[in-house]
Amino acid sequence: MSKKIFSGVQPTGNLHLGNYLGAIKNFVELQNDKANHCIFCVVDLHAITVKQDPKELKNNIRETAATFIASGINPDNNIIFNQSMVSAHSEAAWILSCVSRIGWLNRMTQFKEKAGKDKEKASIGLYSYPVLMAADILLYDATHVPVGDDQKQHLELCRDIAQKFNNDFNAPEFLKVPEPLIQKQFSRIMSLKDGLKKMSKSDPSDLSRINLTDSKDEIVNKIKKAKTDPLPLPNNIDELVERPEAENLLGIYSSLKNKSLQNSIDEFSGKNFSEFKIELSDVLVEKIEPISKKIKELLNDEKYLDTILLEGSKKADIFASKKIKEIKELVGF
Ligand code: AQP
Repeated sequence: MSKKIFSGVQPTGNLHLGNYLGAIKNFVELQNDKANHCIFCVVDLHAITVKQDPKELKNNIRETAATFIASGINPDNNIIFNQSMVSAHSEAAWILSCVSRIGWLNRMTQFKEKAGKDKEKASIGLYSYPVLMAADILLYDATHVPVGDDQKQHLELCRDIAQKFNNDFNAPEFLKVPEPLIQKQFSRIMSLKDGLKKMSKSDPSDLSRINLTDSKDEIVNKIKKAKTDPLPLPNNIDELVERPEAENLLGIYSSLKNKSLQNSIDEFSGKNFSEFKIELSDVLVEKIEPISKKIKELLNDEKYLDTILLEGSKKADIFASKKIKEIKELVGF
């Protein structure tokens, strides 16, 4: 069955292995099915929900586009664009924010995590971020949205917003209710320094993540320094309870090798972490080094990247302008 795929990545720098294994790897598999129509968005409007340096943001937008391409997304067959170039995203976000309920947004755990203790000082954009995300998806009648596990709650909210809009304006099935595509396994990659914390771009420690621009030496060094526990590798999955770092590293290995966790456990059971880490570094270098080299190569050609984004925006705008026009008509504008 043909799927209409939409997903986005924030251009906030330090794109990492979690973004790759949780989302981008899945994007590449979906685009390989010729029946699918894929739209991959550099969500720059989302990025400014926290303070950004304008110059860095510009570079990060290009770097995110370069990462898509370097990871295997073909810009000729799929739409790659940045959100701020298509004004319908902002317009739809406002209209949908008038449909969304404060109670729904108050339940979003990501806002609580990102705003931290001082919620009063967080931007309004950070709070209403999931409504903009709903607008992104609903403008394109996306049927499926590939995301990491951390975005599950936002996807559920998007479904609620679509249904409420359709009810409020007596337009059954006008906004398509999308299905999340979250990998069953390894959909949340954890920090290399703390197996209970998500691997994240904003972690102040660079040693907590493998960046997609890391060199071979950096990857090897980060895996060498990754936190482990004193026991040898387990014999079965049950032994991973209360061993989050072992579970995360075995998960990363399994995801990269397209193996089940049990298969990886069988391969390394009883061995020391030092032995396992050598194998893990090897598969990581094999996968990430070519992506890293390609990103750097693409970043030398800003004109090429800007053209991809501009052409992608023009194509996205054709869908989005039509949909926002219909939304406005329903609302009574
Ligand atoms: N650790 C992760 N494991 C699996 N998937 C992840 N994703 C992010 N981190 C992990 C998925 O990557 C896609 C793009 O994410 P994003 O850049 O739009 O935003 P994010 O989830 O806020 O990413 P970070 O790294 O956690 O950024 P900061 O540090 O700024 O908060 C999404 O599909 C996401 O699920």
